[in-house]
Amino acid sequence: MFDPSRRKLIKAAALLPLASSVARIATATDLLSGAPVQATFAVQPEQRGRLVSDTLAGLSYETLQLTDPAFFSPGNHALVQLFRQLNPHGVLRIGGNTSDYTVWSEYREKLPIQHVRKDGPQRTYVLHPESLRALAGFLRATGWKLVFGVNLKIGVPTMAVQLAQAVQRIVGDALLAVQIGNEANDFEANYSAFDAAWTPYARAIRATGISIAGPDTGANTDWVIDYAKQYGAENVFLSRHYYRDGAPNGSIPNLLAADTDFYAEVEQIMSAADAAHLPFRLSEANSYYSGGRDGVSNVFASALWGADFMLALAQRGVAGINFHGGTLASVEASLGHGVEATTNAADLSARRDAVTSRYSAIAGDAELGFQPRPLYYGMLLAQQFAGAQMLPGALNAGGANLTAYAALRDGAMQIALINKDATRDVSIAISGLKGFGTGQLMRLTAPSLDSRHGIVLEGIDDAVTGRSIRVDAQGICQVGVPRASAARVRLHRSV
Ligand code: BDP
Repeated sequence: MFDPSRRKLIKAAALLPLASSVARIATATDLLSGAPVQATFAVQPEQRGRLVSDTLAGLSYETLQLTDPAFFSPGNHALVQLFRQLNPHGVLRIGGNTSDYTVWSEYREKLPIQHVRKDGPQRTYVLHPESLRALAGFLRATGWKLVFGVNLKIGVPTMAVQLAQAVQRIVGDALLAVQIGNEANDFEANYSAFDAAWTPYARAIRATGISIAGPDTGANTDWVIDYAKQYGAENVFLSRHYYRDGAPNGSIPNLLAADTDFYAEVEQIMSAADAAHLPFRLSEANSYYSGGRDGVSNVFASALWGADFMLALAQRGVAGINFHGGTLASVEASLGHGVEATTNAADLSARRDAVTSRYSAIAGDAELGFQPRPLYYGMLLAQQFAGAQMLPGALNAGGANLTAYAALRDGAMQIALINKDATRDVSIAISGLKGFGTGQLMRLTAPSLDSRHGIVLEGIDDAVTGRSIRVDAQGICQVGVPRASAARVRLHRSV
C-alpha cells in the first residue's frame, strides 16, 4: 500500500548524501602535501575526436528485479531522482542471467524442458504485466529509454515475441530495443550455434516492427564483430558485456590499473560498428562478476575506476555503459544463490547497503529508500562529458597512475584528471589552452580509496561551481590532483 508520508521520508533520506556533499565543498583544500609528481597534458584543440553520446551513463538490472513492481515504479521518487540526476537521457537495460529464466505470465503454451545452469538461476521466474506497467511509469518519470532482454535459453520464439510485444505496447516509445538471450556464449557452443538459435527469435520479433540490438554476449569480441557484419543493418546498436575479472581476483590495485587489452578489443569492435553505422554499448558491465567484490566494487576506488573507464571508452567511441546492479537478492539469484539479506545495523544507510548487490551504483530498495554508492559519483563525473567532442591530448603522467581527458562543448573546454595513484600526488601542467581564460575546478574526493561513504563531487549542483582557475598567457593551466582523487576543469573562452 502506498503511504505518502513514508514516501517523503524516503525521498529526503535518499538525497541526503548529495546534500551533504554540497555543504562540504567550502572546506575542500587545493593544496598538495609534500612534493607532487610533475605531469604534463598537452591538449590538441585543433583536432577532433569522438562525440560523446548523451546516453553515456546507463544502468543494468536483472529481469528478476521487476518481480517487485514497487521497485521500478513512478512513485519511487528517490530512485527516479537518482536516475534523473545521473543522466536525463539514460538507458536502462533489463536482462542478466535471470532474463533467460523468465517466463511471461500471459504465455499460454508449453515451454521446452529446462536445462539448469551450474552457476545460474535454478528456477524460472514469472513476469506479470503489472510489473511492466510500473516500469513504464518509471521510464516516463525518469525520461530513460529501455533495452529489454527476452529469454533465448529456455524459451521459444512465440513467448519471446509475445513478451516483446507486451513491452512495446506498455512502454511505448521508451523502448529502444529488445535483446535476445543474455551471454549466450555461456550456453551456445560457438557463434554459428548462437546464430542458429537466435535467428528464429530475431526474425519473429523484427516481423512485429520491434527494434533489436545484440548480441549481448559476455566477453566475446569476435561474436560482436561477426554479428555486426551479418546483422548490422537489422540492429539499432551492438552490445557486449564487460567485467574486469571474477570477484575472487578483485582488489583495489587491480581495479585501478588500466585494462589496456580490453581497450584494444573495443577499438576492434568500433571499426566493425563504424562500418555498420551502429552505436556500440556495453549493455552490462561492472568491476567484478559473481556479484562484485566487497571492499573494492563498493568503495571509492570504484568511483575513480568508473569515471576513468567511461571516459576511456567514450574517447574510443563507445556510446554507453550500463553498469549492472540492483538488490542483492536479484543479483545473487542470477548466480544461483538464494540470499536472505539481513542486517542488524541501526543506521539506515548501512541497511540499504546490506540489501544491495556489491557492485551496484545505487544502494537500497523500495522499502528502505535509495542512496548513491561511490561508483555513482564516478559515473556522474564522466557523464559531464555527454554531448561534448573529445579532443586528443598527450599525457606524460610522470610515472603516476594518472589519466586525463579533454573535450569541447558549446565552446567550453572540459577536462578530467583522474589520479588513481594511491601514493602520489600530481601537479599537472595542461597546455594547448590558448583562447581560454577563466574557469572552475571541481573535485571528486573521499576520505580514502576504501571509503564506502563520504564521497564528495563538486560542481554538480547548480549552486556550486567549484573554485576559480585561470589559464596563463602561454595557454597553460596548472592543476594539482591529490593521490586517490579526480578533478574536473571547465574553462570558458577568453573574451
Ligand atoms: C553476468 C550476468 C549477470 C550476473 C553477473 C555476475 O549476466 O546476471 O549477475 O554476470 O556474475 O554474466 O555478477
